[in-house]
Amino acid sequence: MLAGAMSSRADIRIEPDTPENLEATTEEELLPLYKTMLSIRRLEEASAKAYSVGKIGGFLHLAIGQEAVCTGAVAALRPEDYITSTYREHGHIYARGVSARAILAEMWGKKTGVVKGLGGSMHMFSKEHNFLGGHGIVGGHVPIAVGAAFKAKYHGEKRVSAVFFGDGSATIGGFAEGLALAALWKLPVVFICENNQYSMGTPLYRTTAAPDITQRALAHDMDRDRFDGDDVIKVKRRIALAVERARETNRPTLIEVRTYRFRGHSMSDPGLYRTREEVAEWKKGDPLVRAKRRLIEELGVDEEKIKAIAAEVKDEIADAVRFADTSPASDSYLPYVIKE
Ligand SMILES: Cc1ncc(C[n+]2csc(CCOP(=O)(O)OP(=O)(O)O)c2C)c(N)n1
Ligand SMILES: [Mg+2]
Repeated sequence: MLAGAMSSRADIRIEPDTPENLEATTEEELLPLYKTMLSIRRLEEASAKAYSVGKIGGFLHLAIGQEAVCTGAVAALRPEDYITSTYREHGHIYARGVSARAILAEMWGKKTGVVKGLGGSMHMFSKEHNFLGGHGIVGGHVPIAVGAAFKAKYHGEKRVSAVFFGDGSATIGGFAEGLALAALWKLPVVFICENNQYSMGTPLYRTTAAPDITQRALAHDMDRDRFDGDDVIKVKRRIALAVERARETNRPTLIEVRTYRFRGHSMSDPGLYRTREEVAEWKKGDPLVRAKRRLIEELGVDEEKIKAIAAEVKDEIADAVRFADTSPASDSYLPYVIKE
């Protein structure tokens, strides 16, 4: 593990893509994961553009830079497993299988959105996809995921409940209570902390005296893991271990993945709390760039094949934008834009 040379407020520990750091993979495995990450990025770029011209009301939180976490983690789960997430959930629900059309139409406040245009960017749900939100209250959703795990265990369903949350949740009551109950009752939960180093503009060192989030697991005799979240294969492999442990033995795991969001907390955040150099340093570990490099340099995938995937993704998102633009407004759509 490398410590970044520059002085910074963020915990810069980008792991180099050396053979000892990389899990073996194949084109068959990595190419679809790369495509999912690319779709998520293009989807979020399209939503940023739409937000700037007032097509999206309320808040919009993008996870550009963090795509490997949701993509790798969801790939380690089965469709019947539950997923619960925060307001930064576009990638999670897309990786779970909800279409770009339904996601963008939701942001646009349209009837054809995944929750009929009533939830918007922060509150997407899909019963069909076992996706339990989209939650705006920091840490408040963690007990919901624990409840889903309790239900699964009670009925002997062998389903796992994965919950995504930010580093800001680590000091919130709901998280502490959820962790304690999952450990005590041996519930099949995989707690996934997406440590992007900041809670809005507050760096982690100002919110906790114990920046290794997984230390919280020790208090509950719980399994834990902590690793680079920008390597999609590593995310998939390591989360799969926790998922299998939960499925087979009902032991919960607390996982912390280190990642970074390249844009502001929300669309109205100018990001004055971090330096350009810091952002540039993290961009060197861009999960899409790393995956593409592996595909070409290590797995010998033809660049033309990757270009064809990029063209497919471009079409998919352009189609979703057209669909959202031309869909009818939700019944409760407010004809004005609420800005932060
Ligand atoms: C209980 C609660 N307190 C405060 C807020 C305001 N708030 C919204 S997002 C946020 C930062 C959360 O940061 P983190 O958990 O690290 O997630 P990230 O935004 O980095 O994904 C805060 C404090 C909130 N939504 N809920
Ligand atoms: Mg954060």
